[in-house]
Amino acid sequence: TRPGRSAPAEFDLEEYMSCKARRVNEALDRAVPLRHPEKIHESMRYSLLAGGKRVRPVLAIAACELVGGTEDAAMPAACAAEMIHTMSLIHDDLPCMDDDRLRRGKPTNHVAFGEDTAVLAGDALLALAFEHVARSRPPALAPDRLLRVLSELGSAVGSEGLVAGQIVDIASEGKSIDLRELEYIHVHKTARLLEAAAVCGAIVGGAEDGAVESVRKYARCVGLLFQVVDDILDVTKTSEELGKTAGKDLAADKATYPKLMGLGRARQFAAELVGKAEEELAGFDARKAAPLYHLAHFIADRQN
Ligand code: GRG
Repeated sequence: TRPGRSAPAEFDLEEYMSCKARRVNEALDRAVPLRHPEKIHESMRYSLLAGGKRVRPVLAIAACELVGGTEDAAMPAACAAEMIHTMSLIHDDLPCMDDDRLRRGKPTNHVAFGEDTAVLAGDALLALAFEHVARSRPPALAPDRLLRVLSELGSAVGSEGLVAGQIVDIASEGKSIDLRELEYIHVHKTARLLEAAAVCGAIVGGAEDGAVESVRKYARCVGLLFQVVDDILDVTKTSEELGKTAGKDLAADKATYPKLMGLGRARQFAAELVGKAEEELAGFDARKAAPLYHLAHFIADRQN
């Protein structure tokens, strides 16, 4: 991808992401100690600490730093976004949903702990996400900002957020859907939580309303990009790589961007989304915008 005006080329995203992911992992480890009753905490920790790219927490931290805030200020909201993401994966894998047996290279939560415990682990992680943000409020954070964070996370999860995306996705199974419906599903299932993570980071970082909205638009583009690229990779993966995705149902009848608009136009759409995401960063200090700029390109260029 071409170097943009908003970021210095020498920025090392891999180093930034692995450093932030390590700090997030430490914070998540502390947030869910292995206490009584052990079985539920073991099950929560099993999925929460199972790896994962930590894209949502890194987005929260990078958005906070973009507007002049610190990593520490963003960490509770960053962890909450990952707790919500993890719980959505646990529930998505259940037999009543996608019925998957592998996640993040390990047996899914219900395979390891049983369906009853997996449902409860998801519920507990969802509740903890909100409790964690509310409890770990830094003294400098104004109460109205905390309320905005809680509201943002709630709307990202609920019946107009992830749950909306999932129910529409379920309803569309076996039916042919158009681009508008495909976009609705992806915006709600994937982009909405990425957007909330970034917006929460900006809010706790002290951003003005205009800056919060720029971050929101940036993250919305990146969230949709995430899914468009996923769809493109489904098509372009070699057959050898496809062999490694045993357990993942690459169903022939699943609607994807390349299927609905063709591979060339899907690639063009991805490039447009990167461009729009970059535009939203143009008003910020280039050095502070570097992580978000490179994160958008990382998502666009990823190969798996
Ligand atoms: C949220 C209350 C509530 C219920 C869950 C099951 C469900 C409703 C929603 C499904 C959400 C879902 C599974 C969306 C897919 C999101 C997605 C793109 C997952 C992959 O994210 P990565 O690549 O995964 O960031 P890692 O493992 O790296 O974290």
